[in-house]
Amino acid sequence: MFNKNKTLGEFIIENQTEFQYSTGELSKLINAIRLAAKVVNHEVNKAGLVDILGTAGDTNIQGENQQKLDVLANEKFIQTLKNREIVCGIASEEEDHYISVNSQDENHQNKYVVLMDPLDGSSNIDVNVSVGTIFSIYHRVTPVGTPVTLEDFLQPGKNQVAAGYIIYGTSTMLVYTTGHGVNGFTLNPAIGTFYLSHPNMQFPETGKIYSVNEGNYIHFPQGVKDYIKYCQKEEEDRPYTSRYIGSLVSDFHRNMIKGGIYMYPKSSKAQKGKLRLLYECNPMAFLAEQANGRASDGHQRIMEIEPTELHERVPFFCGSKRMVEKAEEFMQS
Ligand code: P6P
Repeated sequence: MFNKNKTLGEFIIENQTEFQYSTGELSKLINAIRLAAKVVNHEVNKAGLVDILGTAGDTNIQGENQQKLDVLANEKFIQTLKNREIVCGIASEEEDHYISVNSQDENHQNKYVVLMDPLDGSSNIDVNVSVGTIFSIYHRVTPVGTPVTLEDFLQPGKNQVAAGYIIYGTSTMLVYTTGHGVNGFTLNPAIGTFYLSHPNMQFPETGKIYSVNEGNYIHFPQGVKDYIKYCQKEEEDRPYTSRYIGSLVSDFHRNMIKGGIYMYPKSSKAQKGKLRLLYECNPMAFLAEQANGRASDGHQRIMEIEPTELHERVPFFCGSKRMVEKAEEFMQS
């Protein structure tokens, strides 16, 4: 069914009809992300050689030190998306406010908004651990022909038309969905082409890996503590293995292939958890559900949450359906 050495470009053309109501713009959008991914991949892979390691001296709205590669990745994705004249607005973890893109499009005819974390896991950059880009795409909800507004960005995750990530790991992959399953493409850096290497990716129904920063254990709600002890107990299919890379995209990607659960719970230190709803949890939740997995805040589907602000955080439980359901049982008991 899937020709393994199909390129991303061929795949997009073949699946053009699946992009509901698309006049080819969504394809152009995915192509823009493909180009930016190659440029950022080039910079990430040579980071050790050129003086772009370390912090850029600024901090983003989260108060986190902006790593130079964060800033560079942010600029590359914004520039590429603007140049393609497809989007009317962009939101980024690295930008305090959303960017209204109407320079070339005088009459605001572009109908997509993109929300992204240009380089997630950036604290891993200087220690040569894989990092990733996460993106989320919506149709605008305000009238075409008018400037984009915050309302276009504060949509629940169930409205997404596409979402995905690029993982800059031992190999660079683009993994995305347009609502018709999840497909993974591996970059051949020698020729700069992405090939369909992981067609129709699916989370195994259950797994034996749990990913959480156990350094925060004493600050977790009791239900989370109880679930972690359940994972460690000598009985039935357990104890599970603990794997935590500190890079959401990498932990998610490994769990999708092997089976597992990723958790970033709320804690007494972080009342809403750490991960951002709009450009981390929603896109990963869309991918998870399209890959037969599950994503919740411990009580409700992530993609049902009505956002109230651009950089809001939510607790995040995501991965193999049975494992997330079990974790929810502990949190709701
Ligand atoms: P902690 C990276 O900063 C990130 O947003 C995710 O990629 C990662 O899973 C998490 O935060 C790591 O956070 O608090 O465990 O270091």
